[in-house]
Amino acid sequence: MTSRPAEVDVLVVGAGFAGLYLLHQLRKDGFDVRVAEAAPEVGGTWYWNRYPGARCDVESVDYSYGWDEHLQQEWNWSERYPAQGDILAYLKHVADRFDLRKDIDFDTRITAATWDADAARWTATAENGQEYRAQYLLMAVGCLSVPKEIDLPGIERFQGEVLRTYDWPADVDLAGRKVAVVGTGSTGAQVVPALAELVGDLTVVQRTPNFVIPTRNRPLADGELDAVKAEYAARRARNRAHPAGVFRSDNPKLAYEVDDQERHDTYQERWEGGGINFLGAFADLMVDQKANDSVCSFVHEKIDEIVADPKVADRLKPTTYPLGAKRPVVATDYYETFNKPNVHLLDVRETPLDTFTEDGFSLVGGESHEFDTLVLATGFDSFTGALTKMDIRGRDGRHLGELWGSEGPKTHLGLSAAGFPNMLLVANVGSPSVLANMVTAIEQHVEWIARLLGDMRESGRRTIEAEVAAQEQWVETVEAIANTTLWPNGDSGSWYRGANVTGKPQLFMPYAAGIVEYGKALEASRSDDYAGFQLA
Ligand code: N01
Repeated sequence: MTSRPAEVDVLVVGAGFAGLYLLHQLRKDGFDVRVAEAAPEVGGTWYWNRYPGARCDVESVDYSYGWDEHLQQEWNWSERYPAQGDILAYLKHVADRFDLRKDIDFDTRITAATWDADAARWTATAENGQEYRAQYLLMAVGCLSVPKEIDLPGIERFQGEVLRTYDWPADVDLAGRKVAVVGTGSTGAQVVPALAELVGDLTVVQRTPNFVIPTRNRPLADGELDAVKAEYAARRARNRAHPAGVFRSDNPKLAYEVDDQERHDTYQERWEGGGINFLGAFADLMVDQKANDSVCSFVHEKIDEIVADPKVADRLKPTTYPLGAKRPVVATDYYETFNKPNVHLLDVRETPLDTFTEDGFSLVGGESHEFDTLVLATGFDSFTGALTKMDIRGRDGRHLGELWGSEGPKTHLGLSAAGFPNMLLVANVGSPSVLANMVTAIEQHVEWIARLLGDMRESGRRTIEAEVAAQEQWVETVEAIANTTLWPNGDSGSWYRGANVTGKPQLFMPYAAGIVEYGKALEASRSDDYAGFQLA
């Protein structure tokens, strides 16, 4: 590593979808950009999460960049939904095709950053000793990149192998093993069916059941990709015009505007079609409890149809929160997997875990379970985890981790936090991010940030920072929008509001009105000389 700090205009942290596009765009705009990436490869979340069964639940042709016509014409997706390896291959291709690697420092995990007010620059330090001095610090760190701390009683006693889904080893032979999986979120619901095929015996440890919608993945049919490519620009425009950042054929009808038969048929048709489209079955599913109850009953009915043992079926039915309040899960053969003789469901809400032992765990009441491999799919310290983990010190020594740890993550427009000049967040807390197709949300942010940096350069201004009043107002707006929906309802323990991490201040973190309304707020600020931000 160099002994002198690298002096750049822009330091980007992270080389996933956001970091790669930032690098490409800002370099094209004439900025001197460097990306620091903790991994030895590009890809971000798609580099780390390589557990068996990992796949995206946004369709391949939409979960990809729309900013280069040649790129979207030349890349060939093979399946309706992309597997982790396909997305990683795509991002590696992007890095090579646009010659991005020469400006990325791999194996370089940024651990600290300090604002130097006199020089109006950040100094950032990496674990490997590399230092950077940059005017702008762009945090392209992902919303789900730091795993939640393990909070399982007595886990340190367990002597078997512990595998974590977020950094799955490249080669691990699971044939014949006795495995327990903890976690039944999106990750758990993907890894469980895949593991059931690989291991000898599988125990699924469930605390809160999820609504699991079938993916219906399949190879793309002959001519299907060509048809998409023939009208790709229009498709991307349609995606950008939809609040979810991906076009969904949403039914404009309300659930109880139609009779019982039509309601059931609508759910059935969307269940058969698979994927997140299921949520577009009626317009009021996320705002009306009765409507939501009807879709919950439909999924319960499906669980009863699929799962042979009625007791297991009952345990798999979520009853304590509306469908959608926790991130809906899309997976293949999840419920079917519980009909396999080598798969067992353990409900630790019914009978809590007492403690882990050397070779398994025991439950309250004394029942013990033995296994040689433990798989943790226990989720993430969402949104803020990657940021608060770093030692970030802004103006007058303000410490981001301490500030957000006490009052929660406050930003204006999800872009900037008061007291942290020139540090901008990309598709994270306070913006649509995870409630939209992440790639579309990232593109929206990158393009706005690129214009901002261009405007700053042109007007000779050196710093931008959220105004406190605007930030308070934005946090209230984000919360108020969430409160018009069913998202905050029920006992969802959702990572959307930080409820899955003990002691984390709870705020609804993503902006729930979608990317179109959000885009209007971005444009309104820009056209009013960046209202809500202090520029100097
Ligand atoms: O994490 P999660 P995830 N004892 O937090 C359980 C995206 N993603 O990695 O609900 C027992 O959702 C916890 O139980 P509970 C997607 O946005 C997308 O699965 O807290 N159980 C829960 O079941 C997703 O939402 C894709 O009661 C414990 C699970 O662990 C997000 O990533 C694929 C426990 C954690 O679920 C996160 O999903 C994968 C404990 N001590 C991920 N601690 C696709 O695109 C935690 N749990 C398809």
